[in-house]
Amino acid sequence: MFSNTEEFKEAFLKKLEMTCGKSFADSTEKDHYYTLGLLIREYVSTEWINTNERYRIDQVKQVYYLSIEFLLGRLLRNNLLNLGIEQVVSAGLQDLGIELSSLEEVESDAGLGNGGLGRLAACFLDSLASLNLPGHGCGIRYKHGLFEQKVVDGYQVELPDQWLRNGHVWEVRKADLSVEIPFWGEVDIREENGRQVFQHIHAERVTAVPYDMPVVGYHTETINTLRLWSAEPVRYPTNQDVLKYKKETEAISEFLYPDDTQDEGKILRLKQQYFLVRASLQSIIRSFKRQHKDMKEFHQYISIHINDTHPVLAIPELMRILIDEEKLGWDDAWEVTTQTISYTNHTTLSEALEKWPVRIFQPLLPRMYMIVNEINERFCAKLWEKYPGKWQYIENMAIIAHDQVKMAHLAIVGSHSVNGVAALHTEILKYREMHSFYQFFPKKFNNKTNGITHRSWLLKSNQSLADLITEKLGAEWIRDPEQMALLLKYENDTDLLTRLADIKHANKENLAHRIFTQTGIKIDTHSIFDIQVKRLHAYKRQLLNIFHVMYLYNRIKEDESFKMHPRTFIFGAKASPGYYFAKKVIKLINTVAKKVNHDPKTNEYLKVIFLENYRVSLAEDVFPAADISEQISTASKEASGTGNMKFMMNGAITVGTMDGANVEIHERVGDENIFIFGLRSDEVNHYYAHGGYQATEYYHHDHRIRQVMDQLRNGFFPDVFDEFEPIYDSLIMENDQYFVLRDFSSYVHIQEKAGYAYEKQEKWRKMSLNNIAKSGFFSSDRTINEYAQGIWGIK
Ligand code: 26V
Repeated sequence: MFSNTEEFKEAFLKKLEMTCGKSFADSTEKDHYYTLGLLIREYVSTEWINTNERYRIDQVKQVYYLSIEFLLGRLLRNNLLNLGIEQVVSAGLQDLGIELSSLEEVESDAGLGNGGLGRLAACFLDSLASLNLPGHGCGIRYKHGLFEQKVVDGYQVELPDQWLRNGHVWEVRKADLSVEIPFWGEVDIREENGRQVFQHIHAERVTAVPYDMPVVGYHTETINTLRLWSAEPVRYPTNQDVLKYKKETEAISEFLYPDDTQDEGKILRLKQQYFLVRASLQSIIRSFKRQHKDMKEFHQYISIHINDTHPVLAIPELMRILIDEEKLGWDDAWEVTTQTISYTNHTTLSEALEKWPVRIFQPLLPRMYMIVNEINERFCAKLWEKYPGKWQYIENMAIIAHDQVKMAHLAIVGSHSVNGVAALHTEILKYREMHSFYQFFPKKFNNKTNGITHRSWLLKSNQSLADLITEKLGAEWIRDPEQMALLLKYENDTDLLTRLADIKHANKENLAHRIFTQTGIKIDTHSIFDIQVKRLHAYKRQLLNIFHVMYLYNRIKEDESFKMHPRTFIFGAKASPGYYFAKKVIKLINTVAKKVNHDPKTNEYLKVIFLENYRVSLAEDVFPAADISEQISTASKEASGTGNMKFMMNGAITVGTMDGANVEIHERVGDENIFIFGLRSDEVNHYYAHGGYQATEYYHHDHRIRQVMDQLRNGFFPDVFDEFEPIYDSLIMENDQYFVLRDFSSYVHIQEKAGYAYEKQEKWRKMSLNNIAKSGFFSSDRTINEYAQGIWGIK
């Protein structure tokens, strides 16, 4: 199919007539997009069926990646690229007067995730399929993904995301594979033939309907599945108030949680988690049973991975199925369950570790609670054997304590593998945050440093750079990205370095154009593009970045002799709707932007841009255009980061702390190709453990800091009188938990160094080349191979 443009055009026009019921002359861009999408989905459907057949016949072990988030972005060009038909399709469309790039714009981002964790899941699916590995995703088909962000008068305003407004061409609804999910009610316990029988009665039922999406591998025949569940009422509800029931039911897959900083809706969040787990396990077991009989062998054919603790109910749910439905004894069920499940931890921030009050958990999921309770009792008994009399120690490790269910503890106890997402993060888990668990289960803990798919983040989003690499190295690096290291032999090749710089410049032009169309602000594409894009969190320290901008502004205004290379500071960040402090920082960035961008004295040197509604499709224009990558979290706080890898792969130089995967970037590129500053993780830890940090000292002793901080509240920004008091208070009254003031001086210094380095263009280009060349390690193909071999045992 589509071996040439003529064939494609014929198929396209025919499909258009059939699906849209219009002639080509009457059709719209939306019709074209929809037609093309359908055509491709049908094109892959045979291979999709074949892949599943192959897995079934060969009885291969399969992995299911359970995740409450999948941040896919747009799929059209990804699919074309992976199928290898991008050229044919693009040329065929062009003959018809249609630009492929315009059709791409019709597609809404599938934004079913908050940030790093959800995007990682999307990259992993791409790698699994591209490496011909049998691995599928299971998630929730939220009607509304992450909110759309508007900036109004400098403030973030959230609008519901409407990604399904025009349907979603990549999904197939499979109503016949629906399953029912029970909530509330009671557990009836009876004796039958000397065995206890548990039955969940008087439950409120919800239907989970699967929507399947093909996950196309790059130039392979493998097409895996992403199955997303949607909540619908059961066919014959017995409830009195059917309307209320319908509303409550549909609420389960209505919204993606922009994290749960707010208390309300906790029940809904737990409902979502069980909904995902119960529906996914039922469909996994159904397909397992079609080929195998003995549930005791389940873990030899199936691996279930839980992405953070959100799907951790997979552990008690698998126990329930094995015991209540398959009639296994506890010990056998436990062996199968722990051998099946593996868990990734994505954060050490205690406020982000999930805990559920028993008063919510028990009534909503009565049978789950009984099983978790039993797991806890047995675990505590084992602890008691090893640590007799150490009550406090055991209590701290218990799964249920003080009326709370600790999901991370359940995940560690009920799985055979616990991994962190970067070397430093895993060490922190082992020796600090989860030390007692590490001592008890030393073999479970391992590291899998995150990665990103180089297909989306280089081949797709920076085609000209990818083409240049292919021209120099041949195409083999695409299959084996660590071969990019061969680029190093061109380190002194001025022709190549110039071409690299030209590509960067063109990408900067592209982003500048996009910014101009959206904001009317013109930016100098010869200025340094200094970019920080990620969720807004205190620990990520966007505040440090904007303080640096304020400092530079003051410096230029006051010191005639001060010279710097012009810089454009670009921010993109969404704040969780309930996160007060984060929203203040967004307002501050926008307020500084307004001041700086309108001041004729500084205007030439400084520009500040806040990109509205940062999301995957926008990110694809951002990473290729960056000169400097801001990775400035307080050391020990960022588990890994993955934006840092995307910047690196596109030739930006990191200004960063020794945190998360920055440590491994530094290890690969060496001191001379990265700008490292600030406290190290052990120093931060030392402060937390022993005190000794006094933020006010930095305020009093560093006039640059004092000036910037005073400007928050002395009328420097007109019309925003006490707006920034909470920021000021967080630094002074709360003693600057994230060491913004402590690291300020070191940050200013390294930024100055980076600015000078940029002016030595030849040297800078070499640094950039080095970063690209060494980025192959951070391909998610490497990460997935490590999971496949070290944890899942799939081939
Ligand atoms: C969630 C919350 C929610 C409550 C308020 C504070 C807070 C802080 C952090 C989080 C993040 C939860 C999990 C997560 O998304 N972790 C991210 O996972 C990425 C993929 O492994 C990793 O690169 C990021 O460093 C990590 O933050």
